[in-house]
Amino acid sequence: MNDGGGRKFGPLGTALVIIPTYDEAENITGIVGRVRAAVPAAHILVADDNSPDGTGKLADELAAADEQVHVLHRTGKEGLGAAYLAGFAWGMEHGYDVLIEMDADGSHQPEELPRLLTALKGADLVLGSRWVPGGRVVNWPKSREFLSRGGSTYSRLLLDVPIRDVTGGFRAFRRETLEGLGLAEVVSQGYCFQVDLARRAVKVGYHVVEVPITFVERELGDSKMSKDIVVEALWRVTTWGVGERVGKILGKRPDAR
Ligand SMILES: Nc1nc2c(ncn2[C@@H]2O[C@H](COP(=O)(O)OP(=O)(O)OP(=O)(O)O)[C@@H](O)[C@H]2O)c(=O)[nH]1
Ligand SMILES: [Mg+2]
Repeated sequence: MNDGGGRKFGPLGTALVIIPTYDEAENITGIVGRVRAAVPAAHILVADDNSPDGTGKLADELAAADEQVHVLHRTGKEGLGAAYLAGFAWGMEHGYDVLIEMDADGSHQPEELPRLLTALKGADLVLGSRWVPGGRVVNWPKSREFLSRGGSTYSRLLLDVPIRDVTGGFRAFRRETLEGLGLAEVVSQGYCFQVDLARRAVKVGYHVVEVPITFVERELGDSKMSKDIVVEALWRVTTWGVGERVGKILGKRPDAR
């Protein structure tokens, strides 16, 4: 990561915290309340994939009671990546200057949002990071830690991105940063979506900053992590990495696809 090249970064402006949900009825009310308390000026967009457990209806009730809370109802479960892309598009259409990714399950602590936003004053993209000094995970089984650290290390080495936590999903983007990432070409669905956006940001030359966070294992509701998500990540990261290497050998300019 570079030092920003002495660039000047503009003021932050209005922020939108995008929370994708699928069956988070036990978590949504608490997390929305915590975000509102931690960053009172920010707005929230719940991007719900028609959760069978009624998360969308609960979010509607929260939105009816608070004009800073909004809900994007999607027709069915299409994965985290598609929900975020729809959320980003909504946020940009509505003129927000900063777009934030955050899980609904409490793993990303809203109380750490002000630190992410402070760091964004001098960056194009801020990543909440478990694997930089000061970052940590609480109550995670060793197997999950192994998978997450292993996934980050594999991606970092294969894709040549100098980021310690490349799969994390607690992030703050400037609107201009998102506009430069080529989102129309992103097809990643599961958590390789996060790897995809990070590698694009590095390739464009954006100033990416990792801020240590304390990631807390979810206490309520079920994980959506699945074997398919791991297989998709492994497959896509390997394809990107091999493609770039072959491209370099053939002397082609790297593209972000
Ligand atoms: N809209 C939408 N949200 C999703 C989808 N899959 C997961 N999410 C949400 O994305 C966030 C992250 O999903 P998690 O199940 O917590 O995934 P994870 O953090 O890898 O797994 P755990 O550590 O076990 O919680 C949560 O807020 C989920 O509700 C999806 O297909 N659509
Ligand atoms: Mg989670």
